[in-house]
Amino acid sequence: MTDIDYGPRTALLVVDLQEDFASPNGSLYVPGGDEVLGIINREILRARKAGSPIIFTQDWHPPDTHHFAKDGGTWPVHCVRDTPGAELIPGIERDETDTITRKGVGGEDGYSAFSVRDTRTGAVSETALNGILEHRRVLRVVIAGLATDYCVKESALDAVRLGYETIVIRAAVRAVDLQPGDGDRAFAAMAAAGVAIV
Ligand code: VGL
Ligand code: ZN
Repeated sequence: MTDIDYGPRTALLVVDLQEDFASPNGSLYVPGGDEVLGIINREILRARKAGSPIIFTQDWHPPDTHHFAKDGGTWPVHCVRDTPGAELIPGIERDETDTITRKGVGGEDGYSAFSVRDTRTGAVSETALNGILEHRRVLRVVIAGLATDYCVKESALDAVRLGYETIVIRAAVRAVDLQPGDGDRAFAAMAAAGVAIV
């Protein structure tokens, strides 16, 4: 249970709650990824009632990308655009008024919800998210979802860098833990950067 004070200047960022990450049958199942739906839905309902912008992110890859092991990257094929694995999980409290931002669309490494990195040139470019938050004059970003050691971490670090007060809900995130301890190290890195872990 958290007691976050939502309101129009506080956005809730729900990261990558997609079939491939959150379903035990998903191609890149994040251990425990199926356990966070209840707590996240509770936060969504509280946030919506208070007038907070709610943003869902989707990892959204082309079928061939250097993000995938088969093309020289790290990961099993996951969240390929317009496939069932890329869908948000059923049961998530979603409303037409909520925003969706997609990352990795052009084949980039898409960890942060705010920026993507070209796998060949290393060039970093912004997603639409910061502009959306600025437009709504958001000051504070609350983050929940998957995965602690990748998308949640990179999104939280970018949010701090961009000047947002940034909160991660510990009970509402789960780690891939490719190496044991990655999730804990991600919490430490976020805390060191000024992210509040609640
Ligand atoms: C993610 C691994 C690969 C994430 C995305 O959203 O955390 N992790 N692609
Ligand atoms: Zn991915």
